[in-house]
Amino acid sequence: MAKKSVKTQVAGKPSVNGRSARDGVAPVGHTIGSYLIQRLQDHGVRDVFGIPGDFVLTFYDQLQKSPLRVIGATREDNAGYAADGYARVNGMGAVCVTYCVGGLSLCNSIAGAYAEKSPVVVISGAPGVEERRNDPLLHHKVRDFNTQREVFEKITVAQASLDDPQTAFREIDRCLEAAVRYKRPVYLELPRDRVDARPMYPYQAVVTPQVSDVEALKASLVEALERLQSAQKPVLIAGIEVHRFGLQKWVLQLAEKYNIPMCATLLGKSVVSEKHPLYLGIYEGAMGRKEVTEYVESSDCVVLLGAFMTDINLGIFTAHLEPGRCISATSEKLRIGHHHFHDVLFEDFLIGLTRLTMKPKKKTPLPTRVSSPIVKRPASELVTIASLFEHINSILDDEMVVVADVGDSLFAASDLTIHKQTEFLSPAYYTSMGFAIPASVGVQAANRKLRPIVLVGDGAFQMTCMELSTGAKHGFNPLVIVLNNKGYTTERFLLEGPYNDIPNWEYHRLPDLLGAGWGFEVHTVGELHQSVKAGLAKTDGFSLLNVHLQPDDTSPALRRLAERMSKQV
Ligand SMILES: Cc1ncc(C[n+]2csc(CCOP(=O)(O)OP(=O)(O)O)c2C)c(N)n1
Ligand SMILES: [Mg+2]
Repeated sequence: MAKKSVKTQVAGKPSVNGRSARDGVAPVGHTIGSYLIQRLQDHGVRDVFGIPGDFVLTFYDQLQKSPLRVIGATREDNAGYAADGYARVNGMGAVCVTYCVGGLSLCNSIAGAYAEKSPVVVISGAPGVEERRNDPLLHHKVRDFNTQREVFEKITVAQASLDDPQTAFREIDRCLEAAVRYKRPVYLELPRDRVDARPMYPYQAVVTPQVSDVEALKASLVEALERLQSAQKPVLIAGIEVHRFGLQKWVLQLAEKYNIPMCATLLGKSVVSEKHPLYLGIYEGAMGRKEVTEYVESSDCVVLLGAFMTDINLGIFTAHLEPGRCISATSEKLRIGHHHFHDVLFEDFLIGLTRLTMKPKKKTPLPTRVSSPIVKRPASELVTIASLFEHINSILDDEMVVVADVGDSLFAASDLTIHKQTEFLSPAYYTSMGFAIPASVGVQAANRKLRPIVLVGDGAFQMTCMELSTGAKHGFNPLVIVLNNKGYTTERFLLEGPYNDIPNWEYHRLPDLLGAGWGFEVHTVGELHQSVKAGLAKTDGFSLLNVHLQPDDTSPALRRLAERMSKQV
């Protein structure tokens, strides 16, 4: 973790996501509520997801009157997923709920945002400070008035109760800074009688930017240069933090300037364009493509950038990366071989690497990339995972973002070619089912021009599909593909049992219930092609394809993963 020390000026260093939210000053006259709204906007937040309740109504009223758009959800956990999807596209997201009944429902989605480094600001209303005297049994209270905040201490990187106008303003800044710095959720609890409270003295934000230790940064770059210079076959592995910190262009510069091939992790899929000539594919140990695994594992200098080595990223620990041959930089630590460097910011190190004086590497033969074969299939053939993903691959364009849920939606999607950066979203580490539909609402709220292609299993769909209603209300137009394999196919491969069967809903009829969108039932390849075409042509609402698949039909990636995991069940 970087300490505050002598400022390291890295010329041309970007303000993350093009914003400079660090220099906030509270104009005299702000209340706690209005200051929070102001600071959210300073950090680039334009929308807040959530559901109101009496403990947060005063603040909701302020929100409604502010430039922020309030997007109501059907459930709080979905509002959390939406804010998470929003944060992944926008740089920061926010969710606002009522006390305990709302807040505690958010736990799972915020835990996922924590695990996968997505900066979501959780705002919860709370009983007024004056109402708490004599510990009354107010509705929504669980154990004592601190219970919810204590729960959130475990799943957010900073927390504050905004109960004292003398500290609340500073606390708001501290927590928002922490969200920016660590790319993790933060928790702000606002008692309802403090929303309109003002400080006794005008508050001036004091922001201390994090900077690298100059000497440590220099020493790390000298050592990295030595390793890179002597390496015959270096390779980069770009992870999710490259996206979170908005550093994609520096990874590309690094690769292009020194002619170093690059891979991504599954969680970081699409952080670099998958069409780039130096892009090899996803590195995920034995779970990934053999040629990519061999290339990376025979490299004499693997540079891991913002990559978290989770079990799924590492192909359930089948990766063979010897630390002595790796340079690994994240926002949390920097390790070069067996040397650890402290107080070096991830972005300073990465940008520093692009400024080294080093000759480009000689071209080495790169593994050929698999381009999906164009297979001509008869229109009457039943759709399979293979033909479904072949077709999805053929329709992807630059304005689309693939949002993949857990299950084969994720594993089969790992082989899709994503054209641009960051256009693939998935809970690939925390793997909580039900992420995709609400997250796609967040994606389009953040950027209406992106068109989500939502890949979701029938099981995951049954968990959170009602959030389509929220998207419909705002005129969002995702193309939702339900992989209807009549149950929990991923789990079937681990252990078969009746608990893996789920009811076969008529998913394509959901538009009738919601009074919005278009539904298509798909059995054959011909129907698939027609429905995708028709669905994409409907631009003013969602389209939903109920794609019938056999319960035992899976992608090769899922089969490999399930085989591996079933040994541990
Ligand atoms: C919230 C949640 N509950 C349970 C699980 C365990 N789980 C992992 S995959 C899976 C089945 C997913 O089924 P479906 O969405 O239909 O996708 P499929 O495996 O059929 O492709 C389950 C239950 C989970 N990951 N997340
Ligand atoms: Mg299923």
